[in-house]
Amino acid sequence: MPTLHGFSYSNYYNIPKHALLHKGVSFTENLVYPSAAGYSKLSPALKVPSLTTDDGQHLSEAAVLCEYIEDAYPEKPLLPADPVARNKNRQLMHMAELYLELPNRRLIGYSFSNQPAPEQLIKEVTAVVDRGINSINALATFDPWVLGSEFTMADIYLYYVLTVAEMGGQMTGVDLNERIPGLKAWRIAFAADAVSQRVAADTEANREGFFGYIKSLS
Ligand SMILES: N[C@@H](CCC(=O)N[C@@H](CS)C(=O)NCC(=O)O)C(=O)O
Repeated sequence: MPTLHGFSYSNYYNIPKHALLHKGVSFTENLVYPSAAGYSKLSPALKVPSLTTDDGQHLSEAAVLCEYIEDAYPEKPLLPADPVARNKNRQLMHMAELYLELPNRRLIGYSFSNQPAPEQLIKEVTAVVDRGINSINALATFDPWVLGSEFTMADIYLYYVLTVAEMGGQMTGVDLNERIPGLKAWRIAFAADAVSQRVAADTEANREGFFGYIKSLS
């Protein structure tokens, strides 16, 4: 049985977790924070999530774990079979990470400490996020899922990216629901799914533990 390492408050952790739960794969969760002794063996970059396979291989990086999960557990596919559709799926995931997740992540420290972010930083973040919004608008159909009739990895990836993108939006004033037509209704549908609710409950249960961990770092 594979083991998923990390903590539930991490939006990145929740991406492979949602994929595993969606596919009905049995797995163990190992609650661990990146500063834990020996964690570099699981993730050389000291990032959550990481995964240990059935035969003891350690893998990391959320998008790459998604690929592994799809390859190792092809039942209930989360990527289309057609190469172009498959590529568009990965394209959306990649763009969501580069242009929505990563710029907004630069604001996390300010958000957690309730401090205003410097104006220059807000400007830089907003410029990249504009690209992200244009990218999602160019690719997504939300009909009903992000890339059409099938629920795919891109749905999972974008949904959890929105956690950080929305946190950043509160600081930059960028309203993703307003700027991305169809996003709001899609998100409501996603959140109503039993797997989403399980992941959300686990995230909430880890809130105190996570903020305790953050405090222990300072
Ligand atoms: N590129 C990594 C990023 C994951 C990431 O940033 N995880 C956060 C938790 S949400 C983390 O481990 N942060 C610890 C750190 O940056 O020291 C991935 O795709 O898995």
